[in-house]
Amino acid sequence: MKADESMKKVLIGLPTYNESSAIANLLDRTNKMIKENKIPAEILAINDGSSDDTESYLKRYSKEYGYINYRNHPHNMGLAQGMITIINYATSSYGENDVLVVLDADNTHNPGIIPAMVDKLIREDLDIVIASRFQKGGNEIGLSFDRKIFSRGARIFAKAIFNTKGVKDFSCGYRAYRVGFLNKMKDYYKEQLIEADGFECMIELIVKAGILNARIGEYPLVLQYDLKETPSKMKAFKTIKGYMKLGMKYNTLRNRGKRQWVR
Ligand SMILES: Nc1nc2c(ncn2[C@@H]2O[C@H](COP(=O)(O)OP(=O)(O)OP(=O)(O)O)[C@@H](O)[C@H]2O)c(=O)[nH]1
Ligand SMILES: [Mg+2]
Repeated sequence: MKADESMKKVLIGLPTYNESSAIANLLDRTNKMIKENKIPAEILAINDGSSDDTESYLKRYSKEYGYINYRNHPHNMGLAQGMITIINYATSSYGENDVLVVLDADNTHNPGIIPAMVDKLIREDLDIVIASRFQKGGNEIGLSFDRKIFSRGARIFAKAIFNTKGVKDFSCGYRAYRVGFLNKMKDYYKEQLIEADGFECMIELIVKAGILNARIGEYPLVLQYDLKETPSKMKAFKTIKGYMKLGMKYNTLRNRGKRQWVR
C-alpha cells in the first residue's frame, strides 16, 4: 500500500491496560511501519485505568508525534469497553471507506502487516480482515503449551458453534474493519453491539458481523509471544465462561431458525 489520492485513512486503535514499556516498543514499531509505507494514519490508545507507567509513555509519544493520541478511562472498565470507545471514535471521526485496525498493545502483534491487511480489505472489497494464526504462514511463537491448547480449543469451539463464513481465528483481536461496516453494525445492534464484558467480546463482534453477512477475509499472523513483556490479563476460566455464554445465546436463536442475536 503506497500513499496516493485514493488512499483511505487508517485509525490504529490500541486497547491498553498496564502495558508499560511494551506499548513504547509497539509504538516504535508502528511508527516505523507508518514512515516506511507513508500511510495516513492516526494511533489512538485507550488507556483503561492502568496503574503502572503506561500513561507516562503515552504522554511522551503523543507529545512527540502529532498522530499519536490517547484517552484515559476514569478507571479500569475492561477490554469490551475499550473496544466500544475505539469503535465509537472511529465511526464518529472517520468516513465510510476509512479503516479501523485494532491490535493488542502488548507488542505481540506485528504492526508491520497493517499495510497488507488494509490492502487486502480494499482490493478484495471486504468488510473485515482478521490477522489469523490459523492461515497458512501464520504461527504462534513462544507460547506455553497450555496457552496453545487454549487458543486451539477456542478455535474448535467457535468453529463448531458459530461457523462464521471466512473465519478461522475467532478470538484474535487483531483486525482491520471498514468503518462503513462498523456503522452498519452499530445501526443494527445499537447499544447491544458488544454485550460481553470480557475477552470474549472479540468472538461476539465477529459472530455479530457474520450475522450481517460481513465479507470477512484473513491474513496470516505470526503471534510473537516471545516478545511479551507484561503479564497476561486474559483470565482463562472467566474467558471460557464468556465463550459458553455466547454459545448459548447463539444456539438458542439457531434452534429457532433465526439468524439473529438473542437479546
Ligand atoms: N481496555 C482494556 N484493555 C485491556 C484490558 N485488559 C487487557 N487489555 C488489553 O487487551 C489486549 C489483550 O490483552 P492481553 O493480555 O494481551 O491478552 P491476550 O492477547 O488475549 O492474551 P495474552 O497476550 O496471551 O496475554 C492488550 O492490548 C491489553 O492491554 C482491560 O481491562 N481494558
Ligand atoms: Mg496479547
